[in-house]
Amino acid sequence: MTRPLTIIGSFVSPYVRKVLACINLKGLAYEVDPITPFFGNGEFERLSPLRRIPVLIDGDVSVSDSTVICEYLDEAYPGHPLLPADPKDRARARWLEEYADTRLGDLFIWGLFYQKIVHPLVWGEPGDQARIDKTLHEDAPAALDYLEGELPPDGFLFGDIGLADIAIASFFRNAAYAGFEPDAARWPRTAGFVERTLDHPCIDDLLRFEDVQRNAAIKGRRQALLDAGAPLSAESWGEREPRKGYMRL
Ligand SMILES: N[C@@H](CCC(=O)N[C@@H](CS)C(=O)NCC(=O)O)C(=O)O
Repeated sequence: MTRPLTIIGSFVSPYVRKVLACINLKGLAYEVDPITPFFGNGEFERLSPLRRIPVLIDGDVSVSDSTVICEYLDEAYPGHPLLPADPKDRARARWLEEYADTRLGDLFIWGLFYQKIVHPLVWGEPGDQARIDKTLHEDAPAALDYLEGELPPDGFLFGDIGLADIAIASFFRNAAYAGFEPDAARWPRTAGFVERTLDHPCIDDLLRFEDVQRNAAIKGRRQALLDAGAPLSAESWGEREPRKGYMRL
């Protein structure tokens, strides 16, 4: 029997969600070690030198960075294609994924989700209110204006759902966790696209594990995830206390 793919990383990370949704689209078996990145041990640091999640372990191969992982999955496994076939469409899909990872990541993760949820939880201190305000009132509206011109009024970006759709929508789920949703009157395409994509079973099926991960106390989290049917790995690359050694912010 072939071993399932292993993903190291929290169900609540937009980058981990992107990879898991792509694995679901491909119909592959996986197991997860749901660590928060700041809690990674020395072996985690060897696998992920930037100490970021997700990490994929596939037999004797380990890969970090969600984009690299998804492209590896698309090349190594048949089934639902993650990128469109036409080179011009592929380039545009890659750009929109990059825009999501970089710009939406800066805004929704580092500007909102991290400040409002992760920072207080992990470090026990409030986040940066000035950064939250600037994100909400200046930077996020500008990003949504851009997306409104790029996203389709119905369906997905390149026919069937793929990596670019998933990447964009994934960040909006974390934005919603931090209390921000696109106003459908001002950005109707974006609001509709995000709702449609998050409703697709490849992402929607992950929601129950995210709910557990968000709501269970750290101590009881592993058991709560197992009780909810989450496919967890027996091995873990985390430790009990967060490490401040490497931090982007
Ligand atoms: N480019 C990376 C970004 C991954 C990333 O930033 N993950 C966050 C969690 S959502 C993380 O591990 N942060 C820890 C840190 O930056 O120290 C990817 O696509 O996988």
